[in-house]
Amino acid sequence: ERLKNGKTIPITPPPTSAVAQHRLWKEIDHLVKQEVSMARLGVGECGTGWQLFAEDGEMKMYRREEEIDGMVVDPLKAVHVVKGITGHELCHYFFSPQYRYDWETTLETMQVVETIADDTLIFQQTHKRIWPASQRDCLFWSHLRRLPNDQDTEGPDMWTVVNHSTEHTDYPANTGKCVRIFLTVCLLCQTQVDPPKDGAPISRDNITCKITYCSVVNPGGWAPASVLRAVYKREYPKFLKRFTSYVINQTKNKSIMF
Ligand code: 18C
Repeated sequence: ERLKNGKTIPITPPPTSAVAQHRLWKEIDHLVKQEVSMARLGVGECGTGWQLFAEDGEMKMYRREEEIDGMVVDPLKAVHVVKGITGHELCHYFFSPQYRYDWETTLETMQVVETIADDTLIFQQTHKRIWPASQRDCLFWSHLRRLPNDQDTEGPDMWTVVNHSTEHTDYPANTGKCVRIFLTVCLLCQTQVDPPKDGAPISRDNITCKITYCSVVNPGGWAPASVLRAVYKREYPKFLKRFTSYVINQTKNKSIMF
């Protein structure tokens, strides 16, 4: 905890909060910290072998070719810079179940199977099938967090959402028609404000958001490597472009949520 504008800001939820009592809390807190510190590193700083595979304006996507038992598990790291929206807004739309069908184009079904806290949910999703592979599903916890700014850094706090595969007795893996995929995803957003010189109020024209999106998806079972890499190449840029334009559209006539 630290003081900012005379107020105490909790860095992690107080021990009495619902999430801190939960069986998954230690894992969630540990993984969120780990994923955020990895996401903060540039591609040059987090190991070798990153290749740029997609670029569109400010958006750059890198992947590292990796296989486990012949299955493609290429880690992905994407960076993007978007005007007119904040990190809090991006994370709000990425985390909240009510918007997911609007922007997640690979989704077939989605349900919240457990509410751990307002900022921590467990989701079960099925995704569209790609012929000739089996259909995929996933079960993961999702955690939304404000990351208080370092005292010596100007600008608003950072925000993150981390999604990570988990288990749930009511939703066992690989029992129906779907093969369970395993994922770790981190969306990290940093808002920059360039205030108007004349002292006018801050508008959406004065804000920019720097986005980092990192993802590792294990397909969970056989899928042809060439098809899988082709799906990555097509779907990740499509997702990041669609999701960011969705948030721009949703927020354009709303007050700014810092
Ligand atoms: O992070 C994203 N979304 C979050 C909220 O949904 C969350 C979920 C991530 C699940 C990602 C895996 C989706 C698998 C989809 C299967 C393929 C469907 C393609 C349909 C085409 C019509 O974190 C945004 C996620 C953006 C997803 C990009 C695609 C990733 C591809 C991964 C392939 C995984 C195995 C597919 C197996 C079959 C391939 C032959």
